[in-house]
Amino acid sequence: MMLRVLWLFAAFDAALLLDTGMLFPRESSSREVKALNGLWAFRADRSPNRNQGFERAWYKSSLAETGPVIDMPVPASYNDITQDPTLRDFIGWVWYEREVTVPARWITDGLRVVLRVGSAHYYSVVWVNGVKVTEHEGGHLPFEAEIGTLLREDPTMPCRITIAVNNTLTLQTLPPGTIQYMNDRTRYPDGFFVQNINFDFFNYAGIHRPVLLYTTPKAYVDDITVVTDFLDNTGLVRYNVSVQGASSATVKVTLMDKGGHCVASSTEPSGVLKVVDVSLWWPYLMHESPGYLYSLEVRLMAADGSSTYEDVYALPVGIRTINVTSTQFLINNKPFYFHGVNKHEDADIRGKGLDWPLVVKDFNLIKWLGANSFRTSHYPYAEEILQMCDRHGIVVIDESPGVGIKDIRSFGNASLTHHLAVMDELVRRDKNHPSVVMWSVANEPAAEMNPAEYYFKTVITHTKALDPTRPVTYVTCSNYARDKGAPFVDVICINSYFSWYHDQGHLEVIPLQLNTQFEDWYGKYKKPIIQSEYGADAVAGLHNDPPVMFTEEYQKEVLQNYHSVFDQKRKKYVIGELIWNFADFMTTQGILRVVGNKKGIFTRQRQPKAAAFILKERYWRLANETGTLPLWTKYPCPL
Ligand code: BDP
Repeated sequence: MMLRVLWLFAAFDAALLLDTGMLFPRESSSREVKALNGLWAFRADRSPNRNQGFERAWYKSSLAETGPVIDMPVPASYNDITQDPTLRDFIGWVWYEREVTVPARWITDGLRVVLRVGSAHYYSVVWVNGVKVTEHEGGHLPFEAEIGTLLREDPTMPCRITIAVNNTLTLQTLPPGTIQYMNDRTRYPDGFFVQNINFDFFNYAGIHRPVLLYTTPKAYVDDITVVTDFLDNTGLVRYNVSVQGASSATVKVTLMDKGGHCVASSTEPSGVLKVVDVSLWWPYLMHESPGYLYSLEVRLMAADGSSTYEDVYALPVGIRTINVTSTQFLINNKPFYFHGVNKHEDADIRGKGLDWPLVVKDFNLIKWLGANSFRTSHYPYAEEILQMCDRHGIVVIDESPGVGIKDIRSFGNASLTHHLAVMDELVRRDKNHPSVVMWSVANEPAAEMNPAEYYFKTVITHTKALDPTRPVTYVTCSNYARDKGAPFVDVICINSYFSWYHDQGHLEVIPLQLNTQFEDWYGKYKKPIIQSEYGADAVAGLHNDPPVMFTEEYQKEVLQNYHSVFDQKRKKYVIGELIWNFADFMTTQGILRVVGNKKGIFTRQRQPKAAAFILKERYWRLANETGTLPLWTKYPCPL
């Protein structure tokens, strides 16, 4: 009963068919952007059924009028902001509110005003001046609503934005979870319940990414899709522009190089632009000037009666190709070896909130390490991060939030439908990023269960139909006999933790077991393999020689034992290695975790452990062997 109330809005109609685009809001001569980051009023609904906010319509007046509020920064998770453990571990609806002054020039007939939430975990309902404008299921992707029409109804009203966010996970959410009620009154107080999850990171919640208001003219560029190729020295940019708000419009597209010079143009809404003497987009450490971006300026002109509209949107475009053979991953027809990391969006205090100092620090560490890639384990990361990847040439495996699918009931129709909708939203958001080279639909599901086969066949086929230009994978753990998804993927991604979760302390078994793993998988599927996770926990500053588990020495030796096998197999069919994990990160409390997962090669505060130096030496050596170092670097010490 409580669950029904907690999850009251799960049955809301979700827009499954995506008939609009989700271009990242950018300023232009026709568009303005206003960030609503900063302090919002906040209240957790602590009523027994967590539903008082809806029953008493907290959205109808200012939040401070219906009860006490506290300051809450946006973007940030709310969990670690106060000293209150019940807020850290809160499950249910929390309410955010902010009043905004909208410039008078925005409230005119010819403009759209769009409210966009970069992401809020997990289910959100949004009101403006007490009127519901949208709702969204899913914690890692953007959603938006046009609110100009509403604001024009009474231009004297302030613009009060209320967002209710619920972090409850159910068997049908992505990631899934269950709510468990403890009914033994001799052990638990009345109403006691817990959220169970099957994934290894803290279920941070709140408004995690920027909230923006932006304008477009009434007739506007709604979406752009770009697919690139090249032939000898000529780049090919296949593009498609979709327009909303006008029955007829003219479009002019101009492709500009880095210096702002036009290299190709067209007046068709779709077509192919040819770029002579193309500068290709190359990964970091594969070329002297990685991350080359053109700019595709789309200019739309439309007329409606006596009004005319002009909209301008500029999309960064990297021209590159991706191909997969049975033994290689090719970028621009050259073999690419992933030497990179798995990350999390995770940090002290802000939790999963987008934080520029952290983002830039992480990119500096990635480059210092000589890493050329990362996987967005285990959910889509902020668009701002992918934009950095485009610019710096960091290659991305873009993962959906399909992590911890372990309960057979999470393979049912409702879950599958939602998983397909999430893939729609993910591909719609990220399709134009040159850095994104592969989609990962899930991490370590219970693949041994029978429905897994149909489930993954459907999700993978659907994703390939959405984007035929990129390979698709799903990440499995090492026992291939149980695998039900691998037959459908383009690249096999395997996680294994030899001499950690089994054979504890026996570092000497790693080479044999890893060799067996690779031979088994390649023998069975004849597809290229990425070691998508491997590693060991190390509590920074803990030492022992000979190595014992949890010391920096042990973590180092686990890595070195893996590396000896990678070096044999990368000449054959192993196309990458991604360490678990870039940095220590927070998890739920449990006997296997010491204030979080300590498999980072950096601490949560981004200080290196001994393993970071091992990896740095290795990655720069790999880069030196397989790529072309940028001119400013000098192996082995880049900085
Ligand atoms: C892997 C999971 C990852 C965990 C890791 C670990 O994919 O999310 O954090 O194990 O146990 O299996 O450290």
